[in-house]
Formats: sequence, C-alpha cells, structure tokens
Amino acid sequence: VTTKSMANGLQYVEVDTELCQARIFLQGAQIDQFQPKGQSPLLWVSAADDYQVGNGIRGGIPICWPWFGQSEIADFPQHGFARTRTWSLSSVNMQNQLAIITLSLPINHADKQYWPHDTQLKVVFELGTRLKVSLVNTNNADYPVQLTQALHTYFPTSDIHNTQVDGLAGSQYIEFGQGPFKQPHNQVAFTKETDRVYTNLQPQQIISTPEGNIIVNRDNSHSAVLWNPWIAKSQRLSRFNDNDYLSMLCLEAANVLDDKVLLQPGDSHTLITEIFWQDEVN
Ligand code: TA6
Repeated sequence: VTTKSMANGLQYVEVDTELCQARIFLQGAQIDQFQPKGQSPLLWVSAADDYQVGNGIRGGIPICWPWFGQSEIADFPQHGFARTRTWSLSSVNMQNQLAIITLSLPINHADKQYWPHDTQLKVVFELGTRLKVSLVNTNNADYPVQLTQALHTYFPTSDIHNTQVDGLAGSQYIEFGQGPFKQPHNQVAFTKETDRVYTNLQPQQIISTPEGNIIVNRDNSHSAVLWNPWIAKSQRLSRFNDNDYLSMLCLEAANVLDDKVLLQPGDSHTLITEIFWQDEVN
C-alpha cells in the first residue's frame, strides 16, 4: 500500500496485495479501482473523466453525504459536498491478507454553511477478494442530527442489454418524482432511463452481467438507488461519453427517504456495502 499523487496534485492510495488491486483518492475518499486478483474489475469509471481537482470522479464509489440528490435547504451541490473535499488518511492496516484503509472527513469552517453540526464522518475500506465499505457517522452534538447518504457505486457490464438486477421483490420505488410504485417483479432489466429510489428493500441484490454475477450486500440500509442514464441523459451528463450507458449501471447502498439516518446525541450509524463476484476464486 503506497500513497502517490497525480501531476495535478490529486493524492491517492494504491493497493496491490495477494488478493486485489485498488486505488482510493483522498479527494472524496473515492475508490475508483477495485479488482480481485484473477477476476474482472468490480468498479466502472468513464473514460471521459479527466480526474480534475474539485470534481468527483465519474465512477467508482462517490460518497453522497450529508444529503442524497438535491439539498432540501437551498441550491447546494447535488449529492452533498463530501465527494469534493480532501479527506485525511487516518490509518492503513494489513490484517492477514486484507488491506484495511480508513479515511476521515475534517469538517472545516467553509463547510459549516452546509453542515453546522458537530459530527464525525469516516469511511473504512476492507479490500480482499471482496470490497467492503463502511461509512460511519458519529453525532458529537447534544441534539439529534439527521442526514441522507449513499455509496453511489458504478458497476461495469459489457452489455447493458444483457444485464439484470435480481433481489427487488417486495420493495417499492419512486422514479422521476412519481410513485411510490410497487416493484412488480423480482428482476429489473434496462430498456430506458432508469432512476429509481427503492425503499423497503432486502439487503442483497445480484447484478447479472455477461461477465458473471455481482453480489451486492447492504447493511443498516433499507433503501437503494438503481440508475442508468440511457441515451438522452448520457448526452447531458458531465464526464460521461454518449455510449457509456451501454457499459455501466449504478446500484447504490443508501439511507434516503424514510430510511434516512437519525442520530441521537452520542450515537453512531454505519452504512455498509459489500460487493464481490459470485464465483469467488479463493
Ligand atoms: O443516483 C442517480 C443520480 O441521482 C442521477 O439522477 C444522476 O444525477 C446521478 O445521480 C449522477 O449525479 P452526479 O451529480 O454524480 O452527476
């Protein structure tokens, strides 16, 4: 595990162990590469992304915090501000062959306009044959604090027309401000712009792609977002090629809508997502 920086100053942690290769930027504590040894990459990044300082990367796992989507307060940045801030690298540990990397978000005064509360935010990456991400909120204030958040994971596929998501039975979703709609089947395929905020969702979904099945587990989360921009929105998105929609989908572990985080004084909450290829090699 080494810390490096790009010519433009973006610093990142490079992980290359017996079990996996990964890369985590200090900006946004954003992982953009994770590949178990002997298997395909589990994260997708647009070739259109130019890794600019001040932007989130179009891919990997952007951390949406302390709100998902548009802020309810004002025209604050979409998906919060944590993903454009430089986090500090708190610790790097090896536990057997597992790399455990922790970053924390120092809330500076500039952010007080968005987040005037005394809370702590850290993210723990556990990198092995699986990728486990834990987003830990602690409320140090003497009053309750609430927030919404999501681990906005971009997954790769060689063909979106040959990709389905299983594990949605019994849930409901809001899409384009309409709904909630009851999820009619256990499986979703992609034939148009899809931007669904699911609630009452079971903790495991399976993304089946031509490369194999990706298992996506969540903990302390009953909500998730399923997104593919499709053709028209792809042309409007920054750092995204027109045909990128054919090679990606997002399934985001979230705490949104009625699943938002409400932290009593002194409380902690940990949002967890764990992803891996169904036929793990070891
Ligand atoms: O998670 C889905 C979504 O909210 C989409 O509506 C789209 O806006 C996407 O996030 C990407 O947002 P970003 O701010 O990263 O371009």
